[in-house]
Amino acid sequence: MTAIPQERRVVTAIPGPKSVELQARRLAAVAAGVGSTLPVFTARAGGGIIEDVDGNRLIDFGSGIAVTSVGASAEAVVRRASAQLADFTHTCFMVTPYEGYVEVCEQLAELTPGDHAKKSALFNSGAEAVENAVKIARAYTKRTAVVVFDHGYHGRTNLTMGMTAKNMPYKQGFGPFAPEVYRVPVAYGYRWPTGAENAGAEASAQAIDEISKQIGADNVAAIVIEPVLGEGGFIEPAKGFLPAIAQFAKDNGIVFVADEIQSGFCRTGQWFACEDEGIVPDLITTAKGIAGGLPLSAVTGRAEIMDAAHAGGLGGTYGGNPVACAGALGAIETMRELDLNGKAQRIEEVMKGRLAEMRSKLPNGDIIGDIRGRGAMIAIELVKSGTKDPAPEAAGALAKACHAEGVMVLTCGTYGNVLRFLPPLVIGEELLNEGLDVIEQAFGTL
Ligand code: PLZ
Repeated sequence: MTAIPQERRVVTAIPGPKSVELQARRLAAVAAGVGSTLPVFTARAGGGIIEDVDGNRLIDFGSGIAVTSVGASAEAVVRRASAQLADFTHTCFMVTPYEGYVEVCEQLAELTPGDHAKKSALFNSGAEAVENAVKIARAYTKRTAVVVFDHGYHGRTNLTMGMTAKNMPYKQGFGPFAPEVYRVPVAYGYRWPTGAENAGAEASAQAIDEISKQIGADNVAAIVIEPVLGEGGFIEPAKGFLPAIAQFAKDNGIVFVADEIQSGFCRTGQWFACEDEGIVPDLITTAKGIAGGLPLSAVTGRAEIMDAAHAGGLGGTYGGNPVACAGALGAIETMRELDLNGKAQRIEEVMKGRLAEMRSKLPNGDIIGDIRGRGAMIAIELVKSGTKDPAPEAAGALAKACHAEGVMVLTCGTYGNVLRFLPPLVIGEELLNEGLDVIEQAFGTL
């Protein structure tokens, strides 16, 4: 495998002619409901670069939606997964088990917060992990209600669609949704009516009041929250919010589930984002960054909760596939060896510095309403000049201008007005700065 040169290179229009040809085939063969941010077909990817079939090299500020934190062809992931592929591709852990699965669960017990006894179960996708966390919490508490939050995202399966806040594009026309899912407020500092400084205390009080009065705490099996909300707009709940909710869960025998599918595995500069306020969740769901791009997810948590589901009650044909487990062990090894938490912290420092400078020096810099996020999970919320009115068209136009210049960026947010940056944690600092230069120039095209 030859390493991909870590440099941006634009040699055709983006998308180029070969991508355009492939896109025509794709439109004829692939269901219209499956979208793509940018119809540029990938030839190879690694480090901070995605190389397309026309020979363009894009700076990757997306990591395939926060997945390839170690890069898309990390040496240890490729080595371990290739070796496993040659040994055996599958037996089904429920038929004859293998060591890799056990080793991933051991690593999860070591890396996740808290020094209590922990166990894990492995699955394929993030949504599947969330579904199983709910199953386990219901089995343990013998209760049914599930509490989720405004702006939350948990997946596209029936239960997780119901748990996801945003209608378009995730839910529209796909109901009816699973019952016993209740949504309460979250401390969205930037948009909290009485100001960010009050958001933690007020939002947690409101959420607890709604749970107590509208559902009844005794009926709640699980409270599920992303410690940094991802698809909803990279919202860090204002300080004090998560501890208050976690304490309320503890006081009422409710299983507190941290959905760290997007924020986990060094993404925010800590192994898990909930560590920031010292939260020890009862259960934690992981996926995305866990296996360097191979499909794997997990539910990890207190042994007595994890063991509440009866023998044979959890599983699935492919859950904890041996190749994916080998990839995860390679990804975790890379995170430790390269200190990817440290790298993520440095990315935050560079990005927030540059973005703050853009906000103050660019003629239209005041459309950057908020700069937020942690580690390599950073975003800007775009608004109409002089207001807090969401400006989704500005986010879309900026993304488009970046794409044309060979920088992959993504949008998100309930109002579609957030431009988010999720570079692989292994990206070089020069490339990081070049990507930021392109973002800065993109403001000139608005
Ligand atoms: N929980 C916190 O971020 C996936 C979704 C992209 P799956 N986020 C990316 C899209 O448009 O489908 C996600 C997440 C959090 C759960 C999930 C679901 O993970 O692996 O996509 O099922």
